[in-house]
Amino acid sequence: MNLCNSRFSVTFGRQCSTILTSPSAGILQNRCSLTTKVPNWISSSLSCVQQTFQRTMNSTGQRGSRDSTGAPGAGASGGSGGGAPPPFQHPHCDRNAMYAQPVRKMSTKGGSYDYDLIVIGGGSAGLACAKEAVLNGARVACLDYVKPTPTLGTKWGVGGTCVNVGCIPKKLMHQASLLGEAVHEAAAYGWNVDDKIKPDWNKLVQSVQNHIKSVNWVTRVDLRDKKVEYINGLGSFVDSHTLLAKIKSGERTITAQTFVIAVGGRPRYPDIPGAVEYGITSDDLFSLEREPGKTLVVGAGYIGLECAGFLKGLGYEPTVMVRSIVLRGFDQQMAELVAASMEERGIPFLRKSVPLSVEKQDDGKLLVKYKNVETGEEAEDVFDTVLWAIGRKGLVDDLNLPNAGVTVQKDKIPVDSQEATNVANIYAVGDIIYGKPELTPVAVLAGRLLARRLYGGATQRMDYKDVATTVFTPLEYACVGLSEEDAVKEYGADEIEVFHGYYKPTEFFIPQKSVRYCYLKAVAERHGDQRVYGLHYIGPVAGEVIQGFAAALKSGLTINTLINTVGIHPTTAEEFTRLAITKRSGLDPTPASCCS
Ligand code: FAD
Ligand code: NA7
Repeated sequence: MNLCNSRFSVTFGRQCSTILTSPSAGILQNRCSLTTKVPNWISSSLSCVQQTFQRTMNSTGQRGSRDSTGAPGAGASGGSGGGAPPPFQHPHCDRNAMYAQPVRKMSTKGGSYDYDLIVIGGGSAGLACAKEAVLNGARVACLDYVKPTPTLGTKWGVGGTCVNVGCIPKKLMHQASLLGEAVHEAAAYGWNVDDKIKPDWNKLVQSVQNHIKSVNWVTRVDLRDKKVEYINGLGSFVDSHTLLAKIKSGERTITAQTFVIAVGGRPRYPDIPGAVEYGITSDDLFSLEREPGKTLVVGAGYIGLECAGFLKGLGYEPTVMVRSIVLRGFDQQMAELVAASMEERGIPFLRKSVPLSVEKQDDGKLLVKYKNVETGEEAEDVFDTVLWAIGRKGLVDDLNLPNAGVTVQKDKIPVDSQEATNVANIYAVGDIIYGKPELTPVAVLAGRLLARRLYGGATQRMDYKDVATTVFTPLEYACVGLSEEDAVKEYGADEIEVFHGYYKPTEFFIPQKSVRYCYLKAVAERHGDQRVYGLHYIGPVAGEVIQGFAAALKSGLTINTLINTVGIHPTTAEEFTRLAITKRSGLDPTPASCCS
């Protein structure tokens, strides 16, 4: 597996670019003042880091880049926000709100506290915030603590969900599954391939875990290098300026002027017999020591679908149990196409069903009883693994928030447009905040912007609108902006126009892959400039396709601009530039040929 391809290898490279000066001998130069000997599991990633490092040097002429947003002027001396709003006002970028409200100025440095800032949670949001705060002159401690999972006792290192049990292992397993598919396709392209190829689950898990450990290690090094005090402890408030940290050796009480809560969430378990004893979650799956086998995936959110997708691609037998709809919150036409494409690949969907109990049989297999929520009819089946993917719970319970006076909504923390809680010196970012997208890049940017506002004199706020995202199912789905139903809700059906089309990826022809679900649409203003409200794409490399269009949409993309953009041929992204048929016209959106 090519570790260089992951997003985190780039981050890894960027981080290491500050510490690696002579990687060829497998020795890290000791600028980071941690260990100097490269552990075995990291060495496989080193050549990739060297290449990234070299590329960074070549392209920038300097070491790395502190600001991955690339915003000119962003950073220590005031951030990228500072002044007037950008000239264009897109209806879904709440820029006026972002810039117009007064920013609460905090003068937090000094005082009689141990730290200017304590960040609780060393995941995507917390780490970004802590590091940026230090760069802006604050004295910062960052706590991180992972409670073992209840079923298998799985735990992991610093870095949070994304690195350890989220985006990264998920993408790597998705990639492993795509590679298996590609090997079979290769035969059609003339490769002599042994058709008995079979994945080795334990080897895959080992490779994935090695990569994760390398990222954990680099994260620790980076925190030391950047002078963030890392405390491997569980934090709970004593009062609004005091935190009790439960650490290995006991307890430690620490104080700070300001707190940022970035504790994220963990998977939920259903309240049914056997759920905790026998079921696992995504927290266990990526390090599972045995093959998953026949797996019941309960939940049809993106995590459930993604896990079912890669398990199928790896040769196992997943079934998806759907309580109501598939991919709640996403465009439902696209969601149903994704589900249909998975069913076409042999993944059964048990619709309108909920589990009732899980029992372990004498042979070690799991008997699941479930019922249809509409008919009340009960049924049962036997599985090797039951995977709960029924949503995630914010980790507010251990924080003792009443001691600090912080308000909670459900299991999340409500914040204002500056990520401030109801308590003046306490903020929250990332998955723990109420009602915002739960995505790594959102957590990172929000954390970084918050630190710049607190310590760098910046004013820019996080824009949570029009965030692009991808569902990494076997046929991927990516989108940005409004779903068709949300556009109808917001503007009325008469005021929107939907341009759509099926398409045939060129590379699908030779291996005769199904093109039935390769579909895309642009949801736009019906009259006037025909501003684009939302873009939706199902097909290969969906995330790569939609990322650039997301920037265009945030910049006020119109249908006119879209269809007058010359495509890159033959790609699937070019299909967005070829959208000519509206749903309203009733014309057939299936393509006649690929090149006209
Ligand atoms: P976290 O990363 O969860 O970090 C919080 C940290 O705080 C954790 O380490 C936690 O253990 C620790 N903590 C909790 N309580 C305390 C306490 N009291 N004291 C000390 N430490 C504490 N996002 C994407 O953008 N793309 C994807 O493809 C994607 N795929 C995903 C796949 C899966 C299976 C999952 C589960 C998530 C995925 N996500 C994805 C979501 C992404 O992982 C999260 O949005 C992101 O990790 C949130 O970052 P965070 O910093 O808010 O929280
Ligand atoms: P989601 O996106 O919240 O989806 C959860 C799924 O599980 C969804 O299909 C739910 O159906 C279903 N669900 C919820 N509770 C149950 C019970 N008790 N029984 C059966 N099915 C249930 O969660 P994910 O795990 O995919 O992702 C978690 C978050 O991570 C998500 O918010 C992302 O933003 C990041 P419903 O539609 O509610 O009927």
